[in-house]
Amino acid sequence: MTAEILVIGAESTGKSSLIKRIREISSLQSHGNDFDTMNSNEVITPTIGVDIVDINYFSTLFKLRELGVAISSRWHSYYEDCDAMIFLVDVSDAASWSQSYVLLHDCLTFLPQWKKKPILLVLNKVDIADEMTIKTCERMLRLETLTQIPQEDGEGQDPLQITILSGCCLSGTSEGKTLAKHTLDWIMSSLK
Ligand SMILES: Nc1nc2c(ncn2[C@@H]2O[C@H](COP(=O)(O)OP(=O)(O)O)[C@@H](O)[C@H]2O)c(=O)[nH]1
Ligand SMILES: [Mg+2]
Repeated sequence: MTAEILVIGAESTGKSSLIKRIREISSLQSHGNDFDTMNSNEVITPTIGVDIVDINYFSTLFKLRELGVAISSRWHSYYEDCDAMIFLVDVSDAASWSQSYVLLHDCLTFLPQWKKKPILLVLNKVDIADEMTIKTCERMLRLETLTQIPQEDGEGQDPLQITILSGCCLSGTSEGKTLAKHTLDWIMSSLK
């Protein structure tokens, strides 16, 4: 089985880092490599356009397609063909929240085909945000009303399928492994 997963979000929210952690987890599962001993210090360079990473996990080939914010006006052209979407937010960076809000709400409002596709919202970088900041971020993004966003085409009133995870993508930490593992579990369960 092959599945394409979009990984999107504002700049520096941790998209490449999450993909790297997921690749490490899948490598551990497939080859028994312990990623703490792998090259986890590898420098992650900013993604300007599109980056694709293939991951094999339990006989499924995932194509994780990272779309940089520089091409956010073209994100919609990738929606139709993908199976699920992961949207990252940097909870530690208050300056980025309004951009994240606009990007996320634009996706959910103007892209009705998403009604039937699973969406994972990752609140990333909790390791460098205190509880108050995280709560403020959640309020800024209006998370409690996300699933009820009215659809532009007015078709049906089914709530959107949105799952929210929070965590961090730091290499070589149990928290980094946990978020990546939970993300992989979500991908597997959302494709069933
Ligand atoms: N403290 C912390 N830093 C992170 C985390 N995730 C990513 N970063 C850092 O944030 C910066 C941007 O990450 P990157 O994955 O390139 O973001 P992208 O632009 O969304 O792909 C890098 O310096 C990462 O090391 C996290 O969970 N916690
Ligand atoms: Mg990147």
